[in-house]
Amino acid sequence: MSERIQHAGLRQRLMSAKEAATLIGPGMTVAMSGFTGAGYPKAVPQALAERMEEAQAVGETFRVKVLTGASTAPELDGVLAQARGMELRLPYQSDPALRERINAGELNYIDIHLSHVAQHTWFGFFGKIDVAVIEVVGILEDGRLIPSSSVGNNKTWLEQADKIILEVNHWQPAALEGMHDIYYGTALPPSRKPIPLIRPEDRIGEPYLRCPLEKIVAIVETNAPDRNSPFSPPDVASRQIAGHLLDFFEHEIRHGRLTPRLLPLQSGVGNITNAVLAGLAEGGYRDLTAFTEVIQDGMIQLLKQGVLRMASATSFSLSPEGIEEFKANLDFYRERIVLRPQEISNHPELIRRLGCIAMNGMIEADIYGNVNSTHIAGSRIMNGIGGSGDFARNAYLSVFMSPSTVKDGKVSAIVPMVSHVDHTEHDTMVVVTEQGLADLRGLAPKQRAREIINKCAHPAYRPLLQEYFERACRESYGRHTPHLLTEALSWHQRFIETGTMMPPR
Ligand code: 0RQ
Repeated sequence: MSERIQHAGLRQRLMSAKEAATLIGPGMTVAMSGFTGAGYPKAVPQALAERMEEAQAVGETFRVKVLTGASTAPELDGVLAQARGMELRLPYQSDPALRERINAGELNYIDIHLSHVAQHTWFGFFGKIDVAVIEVVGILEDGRLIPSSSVGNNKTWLEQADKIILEVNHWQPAALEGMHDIYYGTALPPSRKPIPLIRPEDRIGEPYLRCPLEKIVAIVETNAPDRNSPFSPPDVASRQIAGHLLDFFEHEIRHGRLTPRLLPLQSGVGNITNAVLAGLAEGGYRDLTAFTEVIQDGMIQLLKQGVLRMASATSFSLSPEGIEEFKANLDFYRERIVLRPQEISNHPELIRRLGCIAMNGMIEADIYGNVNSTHIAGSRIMNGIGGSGDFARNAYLSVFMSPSTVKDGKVSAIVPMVSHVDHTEHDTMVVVTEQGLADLRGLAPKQRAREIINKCAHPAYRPLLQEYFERACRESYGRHTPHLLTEALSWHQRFIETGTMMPPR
């Protein structure tokens, strides 16, 4: 019997994933653990997908509504998408099979700020949660749960679900115990109180998840790794973007607007942000902190080197090498990492109080600084807004980054007007491409346009943007934020029709 399940009564509820999956029926709302490929259930979703396929083979419809923390992995989003088993999914996702189904219009996808999910659930906007499927590291004698490699929305799912299925994953190191900080002080308006977190390292809660034991209907044991995608070293454009941003930090330090300790860092996942993190090490920074969502390889390296003093997040997203390093030195990292519920890691009150530096990727920005993080050509979802909106709106400094062109130069990331808006010009402070960095703080719209076009656009598209902007300045209906409405989205239309934003010569 598993030493990870110390509560004797709960051991009676051990069963196979296949049996547990029979507790989930068509039409149910199922809330699952998981955030950026960490801490998601590994066995029950696969058994559920098999049931769905069996049902569909005999002409029955078997679909469920799936709520998570953020993106998961092929064993959850992938299999359920392939089984055409989701009628609703929220929030952030990044699975190719699921993306395809969403863009085919086969299911509803609700893309909301990660900090909002818990509150929307409490207010009942997603209806009743029938079942929660939550991965944990272990169960204590008194029934409290040792959280896994992500916390996400698990506190809310355990509180709100009618029934609970736990997956106890033996692959997750037992030594994760003590790394988490679960805050039980949140309330709904008008009863909210200030959250007593003043520094990124503050512990304001408990290391365990509380769990109403009578709701646990099944416990499944697993031994399966997190998704752990391999880590590719930064490419040239990413290193150039990182270089511009690091020069900018130096400039801000010289002007007394930042100190050499910077401010708590938030960074999205991916090549560019990893390059920025690597650059911080080369730039001689020490004793920094991170108040972010995801701890990826770059942050583990910085912690090891002492560049980062500590990191607060809600989840890991590590490569196989990153996981090895983390597991080999867990005592070291437990002192320096705090994992919190996503409503706390992404809380606007805390991001504003701490004055975070938010660094996120984008799909495109327009000449005025509106940013599209989610949709290709205005209609095709990529991943979702994730936490980028929570941080961009509330950070001390909000930075958006992308190569100036993608798809071998056929698409410009700087466009006359974005085809979808996630972050408005009011939230975007800095735009960076490999061409340069536009500091938009203190600038009016036309000044912003010149800064973005001249500093960030690719030379192949810069004259086209200059020409558009100058004509708009002469002919626009209003001259405050000049636009030519019949042309503003013509670059995207040309891309849809011809495969490139570049006009024929
Ligand atoms: O497509 O995979 O087919 O090559 O988009 O782009 O350049 O690999 O960059 O991985 O940093 O992703 C905005 C999607 C950028 C990401 C986005 C295509 C491009 C490629 C990926 P391929 P890259 P990244 C913390 C914060 C929102 C959530 C967020 C994201 C693919 O950063 O999801 O910030 N952000 N969360 O070719 C057509 C364009 C394009 C384009 C990129 N203009 N037109 N295709 N692509 N720009 C994490 C969480 O919140 C959990």
